[in-house]
Amino acid sequence: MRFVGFGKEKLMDLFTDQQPTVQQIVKDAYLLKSFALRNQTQLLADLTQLLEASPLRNMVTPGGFSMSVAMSNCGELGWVSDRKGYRYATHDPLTDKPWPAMPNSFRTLAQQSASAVGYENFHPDACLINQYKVGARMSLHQDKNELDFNQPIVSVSLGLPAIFQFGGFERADKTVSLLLEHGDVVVWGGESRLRFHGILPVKAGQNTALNCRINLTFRRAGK
Ligand code: MD6
Ligand code: FE
Repeated sequence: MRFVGFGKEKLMDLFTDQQPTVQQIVKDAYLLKSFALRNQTQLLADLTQLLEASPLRNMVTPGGFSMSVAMSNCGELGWVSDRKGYRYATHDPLTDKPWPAMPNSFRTLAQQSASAVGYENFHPDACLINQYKVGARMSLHQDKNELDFNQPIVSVSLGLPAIFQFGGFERADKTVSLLLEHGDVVVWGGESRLRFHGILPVKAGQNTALNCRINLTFRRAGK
């Protein structure tokens, strides 16, 4: 593990409860423990508000299966799936309106996380919101609907913990498992950008205000 980081004094006043740490997972992929804790109240308030405009829904895969993860989006572009395929769209197909704007609290967290591990010019235009109720999972996949694979991805975990599986460049490659807890952020890009990854079925947990897992995944999808 490699630790990158802030000075100790800065850490102490920024994060009062748990100290954030940065751990390298593999080349160009980092786990930023507890990075989203400081702004969690604002994040959750903004999330609640934008989900009123574009509610969570279970999308259908091109193969016709309903996904166990419920999704919504904010930002200029939103990731959608239906019988026609996976793609980014400017409008929410449920409401026919543009996706809600990306809240400043979201954008700031994404940019600060990216720059903490060396991605200084991350300008996300899409934030996918995933809700995992107990039992929901996401099978191994690659994120490859974006136009520019040089841009990193920033992924924020809130609520129940989950096991993130991180693989290679073929679906059958060996995976490593990583525990993602409330407030954790994963940033990956560069040589890791197209690695297969997934989430094991979320288990019931205690001691959390959220009885589900929420994941916010920030990307530069367009231009
Ligand atoms: C999740 N995340 O954590 C699903 N993709 O719920 C992803 O699929 C993902 O966390 C690309 C990069 C980071 C991720
Ligand atoms: Fe993904």
